[in-house]
Amino acid sequence: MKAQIKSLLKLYFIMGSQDCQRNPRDILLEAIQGGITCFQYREKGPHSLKGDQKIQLAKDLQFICQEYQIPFIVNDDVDLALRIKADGIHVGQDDSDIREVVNRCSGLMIGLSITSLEEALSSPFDSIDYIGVGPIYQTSTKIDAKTPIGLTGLTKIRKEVHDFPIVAIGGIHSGNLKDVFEAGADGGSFISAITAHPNGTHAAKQLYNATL
Ligand code: 3NM
Repeated sequence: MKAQIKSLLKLYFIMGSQDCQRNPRDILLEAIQGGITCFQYREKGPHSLKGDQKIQLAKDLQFICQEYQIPFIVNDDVDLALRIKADGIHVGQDDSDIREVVNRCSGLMIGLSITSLEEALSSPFDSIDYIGVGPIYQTSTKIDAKTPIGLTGLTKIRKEVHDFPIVAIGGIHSGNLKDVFEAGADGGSFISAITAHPNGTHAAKQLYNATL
């Protein structure tokens, strides 16, 4: 089970409409064709969609993921995840209470964001499937991102959580992805490395090649 989760985390693409200069459906399809292994719908922050528009985009992106058997994870919206029968839910420390998420989302893959060693150590490892650790590097994509923990912070967390699945986040691109793996991550997650690239397939292929 852990090995299966780890392989899904390898190239973990995150996106919401607010991250896109063009149609998110096209970007997702390109990224899948380039080799991403997992997708998280994160419709959040300034200029994000609300209500029915948010739900419709979720369904469209989920449909694309289903066609290619890519897990579709919803960020911080348990109601949406349950309503559309997503494959997973990802929450941050400040989002919904993790125990409530666990109670409501049995059968879904559950991810929890971790920004420090202390948070890592107090994670309910028995009830969740992976932790998202970061920010590793400086990022301008998330306005309220914490201070980067760097590769050394990531390695410290890896040592403490033993072989628990970790996906790293924050400022990751093809030029530093290998370092992130070497520091202990099972996968890298990224927004701008794909959404800011004119060709999502090329972007994802560059990321994939960086893992070889
Ligand atoms: N969460 P990019 S950093 C969504 O540290 C998000 O928890 C973070 O975007 C965290 O790949 C981040 O463009 C933004 O740096 C990641």
